[in-house]
Amino acid sequence: MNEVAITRDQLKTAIDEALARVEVVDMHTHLFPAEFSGMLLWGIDEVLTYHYLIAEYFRCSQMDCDRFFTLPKARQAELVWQTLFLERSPVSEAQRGVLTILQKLELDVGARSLDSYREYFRSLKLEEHIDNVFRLAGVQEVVMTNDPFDPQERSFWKEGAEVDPRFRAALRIDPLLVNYPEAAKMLQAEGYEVDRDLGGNSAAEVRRFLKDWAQRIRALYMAASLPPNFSVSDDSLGTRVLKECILPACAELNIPMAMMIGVKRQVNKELRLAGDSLGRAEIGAVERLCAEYPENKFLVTMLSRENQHELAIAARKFRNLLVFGCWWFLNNPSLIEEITAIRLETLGLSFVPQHSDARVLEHLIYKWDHSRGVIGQVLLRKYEDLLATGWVLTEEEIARDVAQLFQGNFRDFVGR
Ligand code: RAT
Ligand code: ZN
Repeated sequence: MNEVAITRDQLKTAIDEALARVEVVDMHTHLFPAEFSGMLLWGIDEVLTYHYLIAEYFRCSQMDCDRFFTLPKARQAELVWQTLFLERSPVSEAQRGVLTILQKLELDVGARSLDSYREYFRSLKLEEHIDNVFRLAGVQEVVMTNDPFDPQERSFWKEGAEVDPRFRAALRIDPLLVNYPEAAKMLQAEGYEVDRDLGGNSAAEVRRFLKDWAQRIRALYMAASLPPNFSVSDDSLGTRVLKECILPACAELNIPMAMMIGVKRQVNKELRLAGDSLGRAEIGAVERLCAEYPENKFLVTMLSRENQHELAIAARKFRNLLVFGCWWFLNNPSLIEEITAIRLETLGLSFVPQHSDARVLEHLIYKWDHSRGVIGQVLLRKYEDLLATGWVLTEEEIARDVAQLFQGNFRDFVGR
């Protein structure tokens, strides 16, 4: 590598190269290793029936929702393809993502041939395909979303399944926070002595459950997604579970709690997984937790655009807070650009710019391709401003900074 100072003209190439070379640690996905057979979604029909696309499909079709969901997946995929790709141009971010996937897999995008794409996927061996997707996406590791309340997933872990080391675990515990009485039933069935009011020995037993699972799956963090009205100043069961169980367990294990705040679940139930929306949340809850629990570490992302500036400012106040990702409805180029600029201007390089939220293996390809492109443009402007002052930069320094953003900040924060 060239240790000489780079010029303004060489800047773009240096940034593009650093971004192309960096192997991302993708800190939040919904992917699973091949060993969890049936749980890893992959292939063109899964790509086309991504819930982001399902929501867009229903805007353009009169199809009855319930009827759609009774159709076989292949038929659903055909309807989405016909409606969103053949009858109109696929300009939305999720639609364009499908084309990027096809392009990077070297399929003929212009042919518009679902049959030939299916043929290609049928010819693949899953293990080799996973390697290929990680390589094309420039991803080194992904963090899964591991649900101890899901019977199918639970049995894989209990049988002690071997897990591909590129797939790291995160303990996802939404039910404990959003519906403790229901969660308590499952804990009881698993032999934990909890009651539905969190009385008696319940808090200690919930902590035991959390520690057992975090250790069993070697969780890098615990996580939950939370509603816009998430608050910690009440004495609801959710708040008590957070303060009396989750935060002490995280502190003892020295792992962060990830809070994904702002999801309004099932605004339109007919759309099922595609039926969630968002709302602006109260940053005070994040500030209070960071201040009152200095022994705890918090990974936070928020879903509303309106929360982004105050979240970045909160992170300036608390070093136990690491802001991450442009989550879900924010994972659009225009918003990634705006949010990344806000973060660079307020936090320097001390945040995690993106996670993929991939639900289907091939999502890694398009989400990281698109995000690298946008984040690269924002970085270019920032480095140009530095050079304009007379500051000197080397390729190594740019590669160092990019590695910090895409791997180091997360790894350091979780303590690896
Ligand atoms: O982005 C998504 O696919 C959402 O459905 C959710 O998974 C969200 O990211 C979450 O983890 O709750
Ligand atoms: Zn997610």
